[in-house]
Amino acid sequence: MEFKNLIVEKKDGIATLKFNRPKALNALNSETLIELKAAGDMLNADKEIRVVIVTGEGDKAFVAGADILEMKDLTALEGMAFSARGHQALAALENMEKPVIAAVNGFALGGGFEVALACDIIYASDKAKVGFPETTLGIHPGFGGTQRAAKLVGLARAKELIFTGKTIGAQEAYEMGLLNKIVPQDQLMVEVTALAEKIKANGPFSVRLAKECINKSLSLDNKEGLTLEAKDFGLCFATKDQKEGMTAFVEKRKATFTGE
Ligand code: DAK
Repeated sequence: MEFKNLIVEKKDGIATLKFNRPKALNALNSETLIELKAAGDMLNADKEIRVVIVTGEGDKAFVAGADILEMKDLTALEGMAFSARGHQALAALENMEKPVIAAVNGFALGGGFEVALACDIIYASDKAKVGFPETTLGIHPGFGGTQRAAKLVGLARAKELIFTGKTIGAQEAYEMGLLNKIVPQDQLMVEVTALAEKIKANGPFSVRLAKECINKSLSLDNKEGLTLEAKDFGLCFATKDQKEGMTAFVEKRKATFTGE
């Protein structure tokens, strides 16, 4: 599949999906959102791919937000269509049946930070800057930021970030709990790839079900969540990978998982 605003590369079971509008700091226009949904669906269906890395082209920006030039003159109906495209694109990442790691290589602002928050794990460069400048533009986060940030850092900190629209550095974001790890800029892809390799070595089906259980923990009550966990745990025993993983342990060797 050919993309105009994304670069998708696949190597040894790991896909890298790169936003590629560096002149606009990789801002998300409608075309990019449509491509993001298509790329997410494509990688989800690709059985060879076990982990997906999302990053931005260039060393300045991951994604500097939704495209302000395109949004500026939207009508309400066009705004709704824009919103739907954004929700579909981010859902394709959040609900992907394999882990998605954000490698935040620079500015991740507004909709751009919301893309990162829709990923499972966020590693950021020490040069990264994140925030929600939407209120400085007369809107508020609309791709899930109000929900996801509050769940990560608590209501008061999310409100301070969103009400002020301030941009913060990687260290502050890390201390707040918005990022998993800060990495020197030139080591970002090395570290993220090492993380992807570590995850890739584990049972793909068990990782997929763990992601489902963890994501659903946000919307299910504890009893429902534990019921889902018990069901998914049981399902693991229907896989060759569970037999291989436990046999390998008993035989004192490294397991080789096939995803079956
Ligand atoms: N959109 C379009 N173009 C952008 C952009 C953006 N978000 N951010 C940067 N650019 C463009 C600039 O216009 C400039 O283009 P040229 O002038 O060269 O043609 C080029 O990228 C380089 O940017 P700067 O010259 O500004 O670079 P600086 O280093 O001086 O500044 C910056 C970097 C990141 C601080 C600055 O560019 C900046 O403040 N950018 C805007 C950041 C921002 O406000 N982001 C949030 C956008 S609002 C919705 C759901 C979600 C959303 C909306 C609706 N619905 C549910 C409907 C999300 C909204 C947002 O994300």
